[in-house]
Amino acid sequence: MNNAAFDVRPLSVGAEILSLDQNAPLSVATREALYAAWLEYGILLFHGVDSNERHIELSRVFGDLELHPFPEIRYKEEPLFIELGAKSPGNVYIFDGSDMRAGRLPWHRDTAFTRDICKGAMLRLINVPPVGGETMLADTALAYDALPDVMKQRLEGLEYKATLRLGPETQSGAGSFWTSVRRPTPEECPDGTYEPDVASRYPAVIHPALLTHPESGRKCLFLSPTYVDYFLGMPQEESDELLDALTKQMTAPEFTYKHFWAPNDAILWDNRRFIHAAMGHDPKYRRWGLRTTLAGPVQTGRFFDPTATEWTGLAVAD
Ligand SMILES: O=C(O)CCC(=O)C(=O)O
Ligand SMILES: [Fe+2]
Repeated sequence: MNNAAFDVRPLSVGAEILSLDQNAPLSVATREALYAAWLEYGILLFHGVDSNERHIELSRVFGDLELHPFPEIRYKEEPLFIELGAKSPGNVYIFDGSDMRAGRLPWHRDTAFTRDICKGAMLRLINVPPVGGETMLADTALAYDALPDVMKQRLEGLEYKATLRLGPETQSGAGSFWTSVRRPTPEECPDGTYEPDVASRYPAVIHPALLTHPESGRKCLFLSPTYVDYFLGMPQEESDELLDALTKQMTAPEFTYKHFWAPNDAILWDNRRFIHAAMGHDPKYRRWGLRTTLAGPVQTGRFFDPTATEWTGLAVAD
């Protein structure tokens, strides 16, 4: 791409950045071209990001970084990172009767339980399990474009209520891949896998179903299936049907990319445009990574209960 020091190879959706020397400084031309590629493709996959410093430097090409709302998962050495798989195996559940997996996450948009949904995130895996642990990403701008006009009109001005849910219940709603999920019994569960329930700290929020992307002007389906309670002003049954239909639309194979990780791969997603899911892995393997979060500036949300207040507890003590 012009003066830039890399090549771009499109993936099924998104693009891979090739031939970028991860030890070389990033010139202004390279930064600008990376940003332009990100806006065009919505996901950039980097390889060989072999230091935390480079991970931060690359992330900053795309905007200011912010702290993640969960203080517990911030990386002690650099709190602008969150750690995935720190408490290995963490979050272990039994899926479809007998399939025990750690780290599985259904389709979601990051920080969609807050009023100011983050701009993006860059996830880098350092320890990759020998099998499993893939990440899937779905382009909600392409999914919107492909909707029939009548559906596009139905979504105009529509809002939804969203609540953070992290336990088994959130694993079985729209956007999940399995038929049942339950917590393992203490006997089944390796040490230290019960997570504290942090969901109650975050008051429910309202967001629009559609977002006009502030930079590209493209319309995106702005849903995080995992957290949606219902569309405002719609009976629950109708709301569930609509959420189901839109989730199927967003996650249709032609709008998704599935990443099979190698160590020090880093994926940057535009969180305004993409949703993502983690397939999970056998808890006997380690899967560890770090992730940055790009700050706003999409401020589309408000508290469902106007008298609700933001949780600041541990953030202050941190
Ligand atoms: O573990 C993964 O593959 C994705 C985790 C995730 O949802 C995130 O980092 O935001
Ligand atoms: Fe995520």
